[in-house]
Amino acid sequence: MIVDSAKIFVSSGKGGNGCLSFRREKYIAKGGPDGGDGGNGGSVILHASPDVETLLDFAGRHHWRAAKGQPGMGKNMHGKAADDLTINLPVGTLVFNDDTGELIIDLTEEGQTYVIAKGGKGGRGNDRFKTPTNQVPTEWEPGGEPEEFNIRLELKLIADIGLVGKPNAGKSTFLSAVSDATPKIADYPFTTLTPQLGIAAITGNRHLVIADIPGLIAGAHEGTGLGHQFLRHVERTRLLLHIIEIEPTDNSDPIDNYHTIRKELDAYSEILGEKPEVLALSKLDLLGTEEDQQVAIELIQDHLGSDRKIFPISSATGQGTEVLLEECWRILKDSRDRDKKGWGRDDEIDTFEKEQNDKSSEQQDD
Ligand SMILES: Nc1nc2c(ncn2[C@@H]2O[C@H](COP(=O)(O)OP(=O)(O)OP(=O)(O)O)[C@@H](O)[C@H]2O)c(=O)[nH]1
Ligand SMILES: [Mg+2]
Repeated sequence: MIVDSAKIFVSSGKGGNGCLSFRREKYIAKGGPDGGDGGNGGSVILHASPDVETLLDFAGRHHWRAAKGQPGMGKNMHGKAADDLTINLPVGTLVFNDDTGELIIDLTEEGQTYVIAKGGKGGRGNDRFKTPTNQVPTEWEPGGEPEEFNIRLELKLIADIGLVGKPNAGKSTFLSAVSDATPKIADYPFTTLTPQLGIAAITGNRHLVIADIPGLIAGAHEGTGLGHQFLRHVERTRLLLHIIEIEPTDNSDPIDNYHTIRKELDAYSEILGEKPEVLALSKLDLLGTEEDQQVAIELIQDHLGSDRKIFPISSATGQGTEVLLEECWRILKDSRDRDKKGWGRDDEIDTFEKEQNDKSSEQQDD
């Protein structure tokens, strides 16, 4: 299963103490009790927000504490209740008690909230202990204790991009080059046996979630090889990143390889066949000189036609990977703009565009 996870500590606020106080009035030796109640401590609330897509933000912040309630005061003044602390989580986050392993809540619905740590109740002031027989109570209550939990957050991610290509094409190597994922890599086919997911960060605080699946071979749509059962994962992505080995180690022809995979995708389902596709030529560094590289790229580019732009990359040197991710971002954004259905990165897109606009207007001012 493809998961993104984080561990955090949540703590609600302690309730404010009740107050012990008596009125002081001129000419009255001891006035009645007037100690006010303490305010409630803040609760920690989990909220399934459509604006959060991954658990990445939790890597940098472990403690989430709500504030304390203020203590009660004399003259029957109540302490102020503390604000609740809301933690925005992606829809689909599973929340576990990290000490017991027990599932606390599954945040499945957008807007769903759950009080994970309830704020301590404010303590009562001595005024509340007044009875007909006890007009000068000296009792007061301390504020309620906070609740604290170590929790583990888990999110089943849906990838933006699905990596497709023949076995050994360099899919897993690409994923490990652009994200923190550590997929198994080896120089034999079918190294990847189960899907792996990675989050690639690009400039401007933007992210792309990429799924690596086992390599595809002819007949994959009918179940040959390993890739078939994972194609339905890829069906849920928004973009295919098709990786073609520039000079296949098995001496096969890159163009034939491209068509083999295309045939399988088209045969598997209409959804997959029609998904936007970006082409990358991998292992560029294996071709000696820049000239050799250019010849190989042009050969393939000519065959596929100039309307199918291909992106040469080397996951070994990092060459071309940034440009490739930018292209993926652009296509995903275009597809969002076209179908207006939104995309998980909507917030990132808006912030990024605003920053770009601010920058260009600053430059114009100079
Ligand atoms: N020199 C060089 N070698 C690469 C590059 N990318 C991948 N390789 C090598 O190619 C071989 C296959 O890479 P993988 O990333 O495992 O290929 P894959 O497409 O995930 O293969 P499967 O999981 O079997 O489908 C490994 O030996 C990698 O080290 C690259 O950019 N440059
Ligand atoms: Mg692999």
